[in-house]
Amino acid sequence: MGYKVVVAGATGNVGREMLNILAERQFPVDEIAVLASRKSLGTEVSFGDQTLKTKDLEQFDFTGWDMALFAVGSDATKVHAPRAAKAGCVVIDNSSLYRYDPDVPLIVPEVNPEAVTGYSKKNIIANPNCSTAQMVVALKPLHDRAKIKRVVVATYQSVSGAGKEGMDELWDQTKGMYVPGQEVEPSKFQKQIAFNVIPHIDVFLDSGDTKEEWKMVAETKKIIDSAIKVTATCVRVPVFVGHSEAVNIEFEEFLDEDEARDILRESPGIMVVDKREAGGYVTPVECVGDFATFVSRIRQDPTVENGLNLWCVSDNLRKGAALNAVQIAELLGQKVLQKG
Ligand code: 11C
Repeated sequence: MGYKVVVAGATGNVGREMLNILAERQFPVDEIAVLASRKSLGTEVSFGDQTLKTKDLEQFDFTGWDMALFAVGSDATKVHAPRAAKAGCVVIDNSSLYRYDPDVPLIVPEVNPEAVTGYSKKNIIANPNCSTAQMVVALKPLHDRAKIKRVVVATYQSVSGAGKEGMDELWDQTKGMYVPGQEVEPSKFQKQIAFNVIPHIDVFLDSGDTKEEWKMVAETKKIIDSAIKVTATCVRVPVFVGHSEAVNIEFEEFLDEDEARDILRESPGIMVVDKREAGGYVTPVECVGDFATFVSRIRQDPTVENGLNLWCVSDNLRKGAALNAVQIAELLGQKVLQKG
């Protein structure tokens, strides 16, 4: 016996990946419903070897459905996630709407699976921001060994984090550079993204940080340990899929780089690729379609006490969004609903 599963936002980048991953991981699905907003209604999506027609999110009755994976914008989430939750369907939400709500667990299954039992307060579980998810997978096992005091991270985030429009803008703008008269002005991004980098993701806050940077701070604290200090600079780069992060970590205790490498090699969800030679590290194009968070360039930082540097890369549509949501669904199934 399996689950009755809903995917809301099934035509978007993340929704399609959710369907792929549910099929790839053979999640025990008895029945599946794929929902979309009115403008994408009737669009067909693939689920394994089936082709499914999307239904209207506005009209859908969630009664009798076990879980709903939501990958729609915050406005639609605000209306329909509580509606689903009230109907008894557990919502696993990819938006930022509920992440900071103390009554909603924010889960990365390799890091804080025990938090799943907190789902029942609102019948909602939140999925973190993509840049946080991959970072906490790498940080947690190191924190367990040597206690992290402070993290300084710079991100190199792919355009797929900004949805299909972001990917189209990079593609069209890049092509347009070579064709006089077909130049493409920035629209989704604030400045030219082709052959450029932009130190601005999400809105600016009064502090001078962007909301993307703030999310990395708040979410790391909620998922791992509120005592960890984090400061982030989030940058958009002309890469289609795969977020990269240069992470500097200060520990309470000394942690040798070789031991850190061994710990990470043994940790769930992580693949260490760390040879000190040309090409002995991972780049985003090599991570596309993969489940793992890849860690490279692990080395001591001699400029601070107990410092370590590393490079961390993952498929932002998978570990950063759809895969993590499906892993939460698996966790919910195994630990709580226990039907599969
Ligand atoms: C980006 N990280 O790369 C964002 C996308 O809070 O779930 C995901 C935003 C979020 O633009």
